[in-house]
Amino acid sequence: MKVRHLIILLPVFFLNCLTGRQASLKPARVVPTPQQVIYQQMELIGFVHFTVNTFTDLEWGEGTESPQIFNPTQLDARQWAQTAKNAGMKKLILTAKHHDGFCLWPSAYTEHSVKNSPWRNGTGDVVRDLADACAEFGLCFGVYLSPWDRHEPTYGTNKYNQFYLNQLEELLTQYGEICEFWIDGAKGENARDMEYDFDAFWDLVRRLQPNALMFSDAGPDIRWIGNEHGIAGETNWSMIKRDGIVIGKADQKYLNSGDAEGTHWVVGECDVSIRPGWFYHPSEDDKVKTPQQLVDLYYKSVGRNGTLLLNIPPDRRGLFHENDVAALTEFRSILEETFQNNLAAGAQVTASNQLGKLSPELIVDDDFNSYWAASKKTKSATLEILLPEKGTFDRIMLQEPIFLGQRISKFKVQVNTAGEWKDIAGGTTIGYKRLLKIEPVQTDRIRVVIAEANATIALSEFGLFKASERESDF
Ligand code: FUL
Repeated sequence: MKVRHLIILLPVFFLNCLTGRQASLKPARVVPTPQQVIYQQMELIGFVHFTVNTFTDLEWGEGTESPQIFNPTQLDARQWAQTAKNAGMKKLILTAKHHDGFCLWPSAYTEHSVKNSPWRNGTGDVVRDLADACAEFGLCFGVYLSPWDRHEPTYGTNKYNQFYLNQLEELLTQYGEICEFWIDGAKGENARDMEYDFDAFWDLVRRLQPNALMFSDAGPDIRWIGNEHGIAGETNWSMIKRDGIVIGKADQKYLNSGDAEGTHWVVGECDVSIRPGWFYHPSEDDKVKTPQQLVDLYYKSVGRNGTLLLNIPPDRRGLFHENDVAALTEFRSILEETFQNNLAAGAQVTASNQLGKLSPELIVDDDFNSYWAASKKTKSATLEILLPEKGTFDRIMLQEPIFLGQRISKFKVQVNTAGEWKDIAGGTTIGYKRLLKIEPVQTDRIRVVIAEANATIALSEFGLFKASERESDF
């Protein structure tokens, strides 16, 4: 190195030391897009299954239903959006077309739609109503356009892919911002053979709505969690090896846990219905999940690094049923009570080591964007948290700064009671959020031991909470 170079580089080096910039946390091998980070912070999404099935009492329509049967008497998409908002949801996804092929918007490419129904004399458009209501209530809006179409005559021929693309283009261009495009691989046993041109579907969405995230078994952006019970694996990586997964034939266990070695960031979305069926059936009015069951699902989805996509099917009036609304209201109220008071807020935190200025107090500053990181050389690290005073808690929350990747693969939490450290909880992955339920414990000293990680260890937030009494009704 020439002296001339040293004269230039030395001041830069000292300046970096002063600002701590030399010790920043490098992104992991696979990281999310900014849209995927925002998506995961949404946590709760509502799903709206509504079509001719609502009026025929079926789950999978035949495709032969007359549009004449679609006639909600009081359809009010604002009531759906208002309910979702009150429940803490950030987005609503509508079945614009389910497997029966009936379109909830007046598509120019088929007669099998609302335009031939008696509802509002054929002038109604459910997609429009919900897109507008979402905009009014500050919710994102997404669409489910079923590839399997039991009505469309071209289904089973190559022409169908173009038909599907035409319909998709209508949805992507006529209703403002679409932030999630949702499709599945469901197909009945007797369905005609049909190879969907998924690549063309993805390309169209990327081109017309570049910020939209796309859901299927294999992403590209959001993956099915592998079951319809709303439950993520206790180990749940946001990465998978996306290539090679066949939509409709994916390995459900693999989707449930993700893959530490995965090549792409494809967040797991946990779909489940508030009732046994996806569509409304009067016989299920007394089978709505209880608020406690819904809270439990929150722990098993959002609390395991996923998002919860909760279906609420409008009834024949075109309204969310009173029983569903009541369950959602109480669900929200319980979550708010449980998580309103973080006992660890403002605690004194020390760490076995730290990277540059990324100090341990940053895990109790209520700011997801700031984080503590351990020094690059360590494969494990310990944080010790001293609460301002002794407190009783039975819920633990950990969060990783996922915008720089997901790293931790083994951790445990210990408490000090009567001078001894005792393990009270532990697990494998953390990701965006990990929630743990434990028996109530009273202490002011807690340790987080991170035993394994596949890149430099970092934590964004840590929380201790006392669950609402109403949670325990479950
Ligand atoms: C499945 C469909 O077959 C169900 O009817 C429902 O829409 C569910 C969310 O996805 O694949």
